Amino acid sequence: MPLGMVILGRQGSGKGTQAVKIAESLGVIHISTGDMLRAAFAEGTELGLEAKSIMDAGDLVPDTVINGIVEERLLKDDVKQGGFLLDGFPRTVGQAEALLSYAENDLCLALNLDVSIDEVMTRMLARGRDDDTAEAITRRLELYETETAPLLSWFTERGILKVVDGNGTETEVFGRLMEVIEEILGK
Ligand code: B4P
Repeated sequence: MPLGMVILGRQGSGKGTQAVKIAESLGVIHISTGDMLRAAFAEGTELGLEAKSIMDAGDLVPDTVINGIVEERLLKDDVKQGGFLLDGFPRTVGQAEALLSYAENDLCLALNLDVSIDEVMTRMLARGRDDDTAEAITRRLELYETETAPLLSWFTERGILKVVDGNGTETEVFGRLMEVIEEILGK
């Protein structure tokens, strides 16, 4: 059965950074909703142009839009064969429910990268992406608390949440994540 995992965490916690390394190490397909939205903007599609203003304001793209994009991606052959690591999805309970409706059998692990608000602020301001303005960051962190943090108990109830300390160097955090993954996979 293909392996299905999600990585959660505050914006700027390093989900994207670590997801690339994990996917490479395990040979699963890395699916970043943030990257998909930024690619859609770079291509000038209607979706991309709409998403850009939402992202710049620090808001969340509506569930109906993002759920459709993810479902379509999960149906591709590479994912069906290789498994997936979702990065930045789900971000709301509505997204998590949609995910279970199309990938329940494959989903075996939800990793939460735990980094303090002060640390993510520092990292995002240093990163300097278009949507890393002080106002947008504040809005994203507020939305994380109201929309995304409830997912932690949601995944705990399903017995698949593992919390990993996201402080320290990229290599240290990667080591901690792989230790948890290998334990779950029984390696
Ligand atoms: P994302 O692209 O998912 O970006 P992010 O959450 O801001 O960053 P991430 O946690 O991946 O951190 P990174 O590795 O870059 O989302 C962007 C926007 O897209 C959202 O705000 C939203 O509008 C929209 N969106 C995406 N998915 C959505 C969904 N499902 N529903 C609705 N809307 C959605 O790391 C951050 C920085 O820290 C980097 O500069 C990195 O180099 C640095 N860093 C990483 N690890 C470090 C370490 N250990 N030490 C020091 N620095 C580190």
